[in-house]
Amino acid sequence: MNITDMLMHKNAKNLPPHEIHKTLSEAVMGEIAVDWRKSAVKYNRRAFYFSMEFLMGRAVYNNLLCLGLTDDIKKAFFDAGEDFTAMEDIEDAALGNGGLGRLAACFLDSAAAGGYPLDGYGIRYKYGLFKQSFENGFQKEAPDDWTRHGDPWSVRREEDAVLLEYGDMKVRAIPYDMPIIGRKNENIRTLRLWQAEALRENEFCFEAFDRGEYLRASENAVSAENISRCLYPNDSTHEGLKLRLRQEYFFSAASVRDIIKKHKQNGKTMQELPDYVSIQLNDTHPVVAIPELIRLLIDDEGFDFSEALNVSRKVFNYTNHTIMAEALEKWDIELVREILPRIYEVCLQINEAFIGDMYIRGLSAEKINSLRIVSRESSHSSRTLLHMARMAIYCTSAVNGVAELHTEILKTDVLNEWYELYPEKFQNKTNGITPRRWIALCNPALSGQISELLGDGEWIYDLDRLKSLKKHADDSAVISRFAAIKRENKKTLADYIKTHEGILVNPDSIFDIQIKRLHEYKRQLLNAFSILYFYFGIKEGRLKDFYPTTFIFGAKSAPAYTRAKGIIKYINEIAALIENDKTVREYMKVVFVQNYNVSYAEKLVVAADISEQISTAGTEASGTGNMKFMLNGTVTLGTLDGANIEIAEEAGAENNYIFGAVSKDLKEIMKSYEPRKILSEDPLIFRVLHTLIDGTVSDGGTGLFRELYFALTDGASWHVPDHYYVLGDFNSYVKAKLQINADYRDKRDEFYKKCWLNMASAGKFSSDRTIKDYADNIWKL
Ligand code: 26Q
Repeated sequence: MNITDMLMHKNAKNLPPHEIHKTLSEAVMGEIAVDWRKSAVKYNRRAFYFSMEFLMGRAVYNNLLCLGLTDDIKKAFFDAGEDFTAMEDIEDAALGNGGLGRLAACFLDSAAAGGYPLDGYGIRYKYGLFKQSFENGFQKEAPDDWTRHGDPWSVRREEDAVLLEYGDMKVRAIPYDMPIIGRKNENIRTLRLWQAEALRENEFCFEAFDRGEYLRASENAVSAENISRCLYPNDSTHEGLKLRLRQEYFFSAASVRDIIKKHKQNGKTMQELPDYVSIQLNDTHPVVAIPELIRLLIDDEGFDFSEALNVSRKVFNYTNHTIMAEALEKWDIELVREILPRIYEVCLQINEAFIGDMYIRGLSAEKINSLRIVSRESSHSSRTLLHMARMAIYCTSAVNGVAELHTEILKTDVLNEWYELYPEKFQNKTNGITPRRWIALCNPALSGQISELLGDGEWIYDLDRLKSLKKHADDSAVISRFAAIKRENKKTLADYIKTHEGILVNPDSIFDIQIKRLHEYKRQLLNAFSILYFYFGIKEGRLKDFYPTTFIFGAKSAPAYTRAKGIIKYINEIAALIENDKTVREYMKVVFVQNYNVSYAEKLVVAADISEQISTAGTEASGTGNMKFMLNGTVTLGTLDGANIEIAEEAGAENNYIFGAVSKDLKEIMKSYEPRKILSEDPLIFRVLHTLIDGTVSDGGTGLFRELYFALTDGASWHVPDHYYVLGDFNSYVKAKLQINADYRDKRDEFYKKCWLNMASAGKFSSDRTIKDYADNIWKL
């Protein structure tokens, strides 16, 4: 291709990275244009992934990789005297919070690679997830203006703009399309992201301007554009805010209309919609698409309500990603009535239809009341709530969890009553990750070794082929090369950390890494406590021969999640405490990297010796970071939670480090759990926990640490002390961690063998497998 010429022509040397990036991506967009256009019309039956979040990361290197252009372009850069790695300055598209958004991105990649007609619909936020820095150990947020230097991977499609009406305003939804290139094939999928803009006639009010009310003159435009201004940085608590509901309706309604428009352009009737279209709802965030479709069928197409409901049920499917009660979306019905008056009416009709069905089944009035889709908040509340998950289950064909344990918990616990009503709807779809980004791109050296052993690079599209690498686990030449690659990746990460955090880390120490959103249930605090335990042990001579370890954290906290922010500060204080201690610091180091994101993850998952997956059993729906580490040859230090269970099953529990209470026991355990008893009986745990209140570390007078302490001992807002069983699992966690430390120190070959076997067992966790399962058993593509 002529990108070489272009780089030469532009005299690239004088251009900043984003200009080179622009030139390069425009050239690539030109190359793929024909295939992309063809892909849009090629298929009959199609599926759509509706998601509030797509955590895409950086597009450029991935697109070159999938098109097989990396080597050519690298050479072109080299010939032009230009630095290929300079594009690492290009911003991630961080239009998501964490697991749920990254899963959506992996799914699109797998669909494109596997030749499936799946496209994504979402929101083109002006500001993605905030940028994080630490000031004095506290998290500080800054806006993420990710398109500041342009967005060359998107195409604005003015011709497909949609007009949307709220009870109190009208807005235009303008689509921007991003190509999704999974491999060098003809199947280029599309991620269509909607941007909110004012109607042209509302852009500016000259009457107000003439009155001298200059701000008011553009007020309407501002409130329209606010809808897609910013990603909500929460990933667990539902707050019921008006703007969030507007966002949910904004992209759901625009997408439904877009699908109907294309369907009609193909000359099909609305009765036939379920024959051609399947829509996957990524959690309840886009569930308002259901009443919107029903509304359109009734108001514009002359359907009666029950016909419309039937069409909806065949079109939509719902994925649940969380079991935590505070994340479940329940909207105040008065808010729905105010901003979406017609949707409100449809929701009431759905509720009535459901109640009618339940009476036909012979359920008691009391039971029906407890299940209503629209129901009173409680007997002593005047609020009435719209339960989005209930609506989702009632109005779809398939409901799925994201790992075996998670689906089991949905069926037997969280959604048990609904499972009993509709057992045929429930399925499991264990999550996956795309091997393109999560090994081929981020770990070229290991990918090269694998390709040599397997004869070619086709395993990237057929990850089960890794299985046949198990036979090399005892081949010392293979394992030492594998170890050398990991050592090199650790060195590269160490250099990066030096540049970006100003911290020196030793690549010959054990890299023990926990990277994920900051949450109490993910138990970064358990990790922190274990570090203090080792610190005191080394300092006081109890712990001998501790193999030097670098404990690395990466995590963003929701800006309003005070306790999570306290945990960040605490870990940063522990880092400083150790760094200031000459006797201990040669044995351990703590690094909390700033602004953990997809691009940082790519550098971290390839350089880990230990993957920390330590959520309280039964709380992490699946986890997908666990899979990224495994695929890159890392042992898991984990609880039997989410997909960890399946990881241990695939790789063998003996090749991982499993600890802690199991999910089925915890309900019983928590009934009589008294963390203060543990404190009184175990002086070492006492010592560690008391650092929160004894002045060992300081929270700068904020009271954050004291609050953490009382949450564990007496129970603060949860009314249950240590709700996530941190102290209960502490000893078995420390034991497992010391076991790894000793294994690494004394049985290095065995340790690397475990790592290798994890990589060779990771085939199941390709999102190619997950997508095939959705395509075969839900979308029926
Ligand atoms: C809801 C209402 C209002 C504002 C925000 C939200 C919100 C936003 C994001 C609620 C939840 C999320 C994200 C949840 C999430 O990322 N869940 C993770 O999904 C992964 C993919 O299935 C799993 O692997 C993780 O276990 C799960 O925590």
